Amino acid sequence: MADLSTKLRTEVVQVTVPDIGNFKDVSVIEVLVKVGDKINAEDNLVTLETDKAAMEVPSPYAGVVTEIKLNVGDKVSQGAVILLLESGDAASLPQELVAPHAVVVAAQTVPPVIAAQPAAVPQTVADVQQVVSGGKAHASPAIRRFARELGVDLAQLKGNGKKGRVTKDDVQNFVKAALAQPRGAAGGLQVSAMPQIDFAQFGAIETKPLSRIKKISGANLHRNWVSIPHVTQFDEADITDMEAFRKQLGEEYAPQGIKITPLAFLLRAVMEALQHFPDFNASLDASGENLILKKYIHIGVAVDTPDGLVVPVLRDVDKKGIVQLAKELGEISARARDRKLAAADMQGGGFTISSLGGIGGTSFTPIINAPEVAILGVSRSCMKQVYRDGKFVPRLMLPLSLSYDHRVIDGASAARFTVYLAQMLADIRRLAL
Ligand code: CAO
Repeated sequence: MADLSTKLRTEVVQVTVPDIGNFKDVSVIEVLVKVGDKINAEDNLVTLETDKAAMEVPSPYAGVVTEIKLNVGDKVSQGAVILLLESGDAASLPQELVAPHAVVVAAQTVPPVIAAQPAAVPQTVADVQQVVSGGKAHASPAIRRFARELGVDLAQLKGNGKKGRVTKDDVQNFVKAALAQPRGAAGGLQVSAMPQIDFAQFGAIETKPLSRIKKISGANLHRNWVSIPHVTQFDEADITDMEAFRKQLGEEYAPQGIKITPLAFLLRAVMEALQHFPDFNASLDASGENLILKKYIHIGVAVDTPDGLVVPVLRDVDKKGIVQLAKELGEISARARDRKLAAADMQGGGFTISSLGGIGGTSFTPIINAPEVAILGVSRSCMKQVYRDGKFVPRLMLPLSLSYDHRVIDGASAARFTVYLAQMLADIRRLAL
């Protein structure tokens, strides 16, 4: 006869989405189990994906799946019920959770690695297409990321792993097969491999892993650099008067803790330029044959953080004054440096400003933050002798570097844009119009 003290008790447990950081309304891209499946603790139940990271949610307990409560495509947040599990060993549950009815258990907390979202990794049409088609394949987040980095569409692969899941070998074999195709047939970029060099042969070395933000943003910067025909237009704006006014405003608002930097004026001036040249606040559609013009003005600002570059977005810039923009800029860059940005803070930008003015330099060639079509680089202002009305006068000049997607924007439009922007900055009364 079975010893009652060791006899298994069964209990229906509701497994819910655990703490997933600041993410809300995250997409369910895979349901990895089905009703009747016998699962072990730690087995993955579903895959959730934000716009930039995927995460598998493991089960806290072993048991048999009795009901699945969500579907692929659903949007979920912490606490949403994933499934009901008949736990074969309720004795292993914390006692307060064992009740005659279903009890609620949050699935294992998802590793924090997914919580940090890089901002300089905008979602592109290509990303969306890959996620959509790749969404049909079964693959872990790491494999999805690996495939995405290599530009492999998972839907084209046959998975040879457990339950038909796509493995790293599958992705690698697919890439090898693609590389073995006759060169140039696909019209893709053909580059020779980087040489593998053992640097230790030349002296002492140390290997330092790239931060997660750098790894992801690096892949996207690389993609944007090679896939968008960039041209950079340089110009200078006379900000002598603007700077005098900025200093005056700065003194007025310092007691309130608001720092008025040149960037707040730039946001306002760029907003005016975007209203005047709507093609700069646009994205190509998936076919590459239409331009999607954005009627809202949300501007991303590149922020340098110890972990790498992130691009929080200031929303509805057209509805805000310079002081309000300065305040929001201070707040959002502080949140970026404290790693407190949510994914939503970094989405929806139509144009980006990258300012290195606080550091130095005379000009640079910023990489477009796709799917945007232009980005403004700003370098440090300096006093210059400007020839005006027959004589040289000292003026404070601000260097502007506008990189643009030449498929969408012509050189003449880019030059008009920077000239217009420089006029706005030179005569700040225009910003008030
Ligand atoms: N010329 C001269 N001085 C400038 C300037 C410019 N263009 N821009 C800013 N400054 C001054 C500010 O007035 C401030 O001076 P004080 O401390 O004397 O008041 C100082 O430089 C520092 O400014 P800041 O950097 O704190 O503020 P900001 O609003 O100019 O910039 C932010 C904020 C978040 C954009 C910036 O801190 C940052 O992270 N920049 C780096 C962005 C980056 O890495 N871009 C490269 C991306 S690669 O494409």
